[in-house]
Amino acid sequence: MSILTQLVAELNAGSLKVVDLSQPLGPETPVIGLPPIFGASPGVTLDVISHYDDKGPGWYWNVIHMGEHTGTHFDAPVHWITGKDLPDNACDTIPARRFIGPACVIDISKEAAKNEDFLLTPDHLAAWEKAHGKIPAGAWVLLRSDWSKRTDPAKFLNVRDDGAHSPGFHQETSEILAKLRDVLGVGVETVGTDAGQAHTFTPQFPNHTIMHGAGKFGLASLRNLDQLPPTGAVVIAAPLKIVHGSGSPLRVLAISP
Ligand code: 23J
Ligand code: MN
Repeated sequence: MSILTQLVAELNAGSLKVVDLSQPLGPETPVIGLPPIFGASPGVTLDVISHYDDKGPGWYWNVIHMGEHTGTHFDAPVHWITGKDLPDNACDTIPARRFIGPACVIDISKEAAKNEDFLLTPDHLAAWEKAHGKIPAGAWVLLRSDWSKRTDPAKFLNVRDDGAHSPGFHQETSEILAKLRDVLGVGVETVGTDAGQAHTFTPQFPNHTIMHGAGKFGLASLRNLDQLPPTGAVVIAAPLKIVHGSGSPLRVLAISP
């Protein structure tokens, strides 16, 4: 059997399953709130063009309006100033091969439950690699924080007087993943790939700065990471082919044992 025939056979038999890592995309989708000195990204609005009515008796369709970085979404290198001059850095020019890779799932759910500002350290990454093997080049590194289980948008965004509080990557960990491990990118359950307090870090938003400067990608607002094994799943995350797009909402799928 060819590998693809076997893939379909195993999907049909249920020995491989498709896990949907995406949140529903609609007016209720939580959107990042940056400090008010920065521009704001609008949430989703849907406007009906027709609904089997006089505007279109036999058909239903909508106009969608939202920021590129809304809901479960992809961050392209051109999103950040550090990645602005890299080749193939936008949604329409990234080679499609780079949307697919093995998933390495790092569970920080216990740490994030105790400390909302928890950052994945190089030591924690080393412990994960000791248990599960070295992160291979071209992997998607997914941070399982269980943050997506916060179904109340206020608790998911978790904004206080001093800004948002949510977990993320220590900047030295971002450096290791981008430069030494040569990952495709990182994925998180939180609203952005930087920790909630990252506007106070030096540099600001270090994960975006480092990942995109190295030509790597981001995936934000993922869910169902608790359904994936630490290794062994394959993730497909292909953004819309927006011309010079900095990112895009997308459907993220994992094929998992
Ligand atoms: C712009 C500035 C800061 C951040 C972000 C965007 C995102 O999280 C994003 O969606 O890329 S932290
Ligand atoms: Mn983004």
